[in-house]
Amino acid sequence: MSAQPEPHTAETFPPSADFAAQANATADLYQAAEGDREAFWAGQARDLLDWAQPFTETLDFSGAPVARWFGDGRLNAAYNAVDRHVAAGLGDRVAIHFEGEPGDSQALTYAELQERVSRAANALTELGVATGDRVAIYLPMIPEAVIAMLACARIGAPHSVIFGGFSAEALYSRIVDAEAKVVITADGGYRRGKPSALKPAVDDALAKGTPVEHVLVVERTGQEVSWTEGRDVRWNEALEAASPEHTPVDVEAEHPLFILYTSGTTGKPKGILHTTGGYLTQAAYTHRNVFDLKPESDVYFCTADIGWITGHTYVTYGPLLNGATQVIYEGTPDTPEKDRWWQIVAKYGVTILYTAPTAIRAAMKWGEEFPARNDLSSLRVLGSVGEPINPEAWRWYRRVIGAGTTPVVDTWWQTETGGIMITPLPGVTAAKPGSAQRPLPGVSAEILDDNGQPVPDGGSGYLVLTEPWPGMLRGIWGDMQRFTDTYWSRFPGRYFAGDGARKDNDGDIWVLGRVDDVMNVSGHRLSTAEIESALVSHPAVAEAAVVGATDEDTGQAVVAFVILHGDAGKGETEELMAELRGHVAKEISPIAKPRSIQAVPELPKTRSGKIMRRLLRDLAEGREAGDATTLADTTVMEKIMQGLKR
Ligand code: 6R9
Repeated sequence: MSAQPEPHTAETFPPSADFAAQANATADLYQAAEGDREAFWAGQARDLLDWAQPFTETLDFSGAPVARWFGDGRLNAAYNAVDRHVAAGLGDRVAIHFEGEPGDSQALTYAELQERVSRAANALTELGVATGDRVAIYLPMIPEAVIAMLACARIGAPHSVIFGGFSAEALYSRIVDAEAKVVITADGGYRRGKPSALKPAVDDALAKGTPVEHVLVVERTGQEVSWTEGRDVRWNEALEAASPEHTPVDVEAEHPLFILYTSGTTGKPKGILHTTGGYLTQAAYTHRNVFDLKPESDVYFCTADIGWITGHTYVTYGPLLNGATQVIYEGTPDTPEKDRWWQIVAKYGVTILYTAPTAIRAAMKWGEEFPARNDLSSLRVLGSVGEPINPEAWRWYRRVIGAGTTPVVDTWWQTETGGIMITPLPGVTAAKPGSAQRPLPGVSAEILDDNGQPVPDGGSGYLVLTEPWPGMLRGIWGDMQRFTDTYWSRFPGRYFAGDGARKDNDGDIWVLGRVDDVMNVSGHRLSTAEIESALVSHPAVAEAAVVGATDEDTGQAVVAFVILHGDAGKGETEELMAELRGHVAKEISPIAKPRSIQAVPELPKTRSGKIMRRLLRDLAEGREAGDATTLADTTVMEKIMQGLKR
């Protein structure tokens, strides 16, 4: 790759002396991991988890690329997330403050969670689920989602959580691929002020013929559902009938904990496989150190849905393993009003908030008055995940949500990595807006050029992980060849993450986005993220998406789609677009100047907030937009096209 232009900023935000003094992780953690990496991870696994049978082996990579971590140890995930805290006398601590979208709320202590998870584990056993059987979970963000995952883990039945917004078709293909025996769903959940049905999608998926024997149905909205006698079972009734006592099944460290499907570059979704001991070690370690968790006093709030990996590692497993008190919110941030999250922060005294750049940019667009009318002074750590955070949004997040004082941790990781890999440490790192900065202690990353050579500081290339880590995926369910081909063939022996990145002159890492989001304009490699950042730094632009469209002259040309702030550009769009093109040229380089910029009402995004550039590329290249079924809002493409015709 050719060199990237300098990032927009060199300004840093070191932690305050007070924060640094009380932080869980100090600079020593880097030193501790540097000497003997494996011994470091073994220490974390012993300190952070309870083992039914202690391990003596740390890492066996002789079957590369499949790693075995802590291979001769045995443990149970649900025991570690729940029971041991109760046994330690913490049964009365709130594990989950649930906030329903309509305003209902519920607090669940660790003791109550233990009882519910035990009952649910017994109910699953009663339905014929045995250790090793797969269970599909298709639920809204309600406590039962976490309970269902832990109930599966308690009996050693790998769960496959399918995002509640996915269609019957998506549900069907995932159920069939994992050969799930039971589906846990709900009548529906609340979204944007209305009940939104889930059960009909399950009925449609199962009508096509699947290995599913039973459907457990949680009652959330009370809406009508069709019922298949003998197959469908009411969650409440099954739990009431079940014993509140259940002995967790100890499994081998390498026993599958879950499968989570993620989209690949080809059509078929990949079932990413995670196992127990290593994944849990990474979940607990990162949650404790990256968010500086103090379980006695913190109130943690991660806005991710359990349907994606952030909800697995940083709603279900990480926080509960660490005995945290957390908030789970069912609905959308703008229901009933655009300050719902900020109300929640004030109501529960949230101290740690973990969310995505797309949500931060939406909040910026809505305006500062919404956060301003709530007391956010309890917040002490802010996190970001999911895509590169543009420096503009990072600064706004820290200034408006974090009172200009909280550390902001920009955490890079993937479904495949299981947990956070590259991030600042809040009490150590002088943070740079827009940069994920350094591999965590215990993690080894490099940026390689086309020939597999590490790039020098200031260079850019492909982001790879050079040493196995405990939370790494153990394969793609049912397709180990695809596992090897996808991640291990570009640079043999090293894991290629699929992201491009650059190293600045201090050696800090700037993730530029997927390599398929990297454009080549007249031989210059340009990152979509960087141009988007430049556009958003203009006061008229609320959000931007950039794609590379085939161009006769330059190979690819930069085509931008922008959402404008309130009344920007009214009546003088032409001038404004010219101004924006000039702005990009000034911020990055004339090479990066978009060939065209179009104002649109919305951008096509997946449910986890990632822009589906493929669809915009279709538009930019004058094609009919392709398959849009994984969009959060499937009508967005129509809205954009109508706007363009005008
Ligand atoms: C956790 C999660 C993974 C992809 C990853 C990268 C992008 C995530 C990022 C980031 C820049 C960050 N990504 N966090 N890019 N900075 N802090 O998002 O998992 O849904 O599998 O997506 O997301 O492109 O490769 P997943």
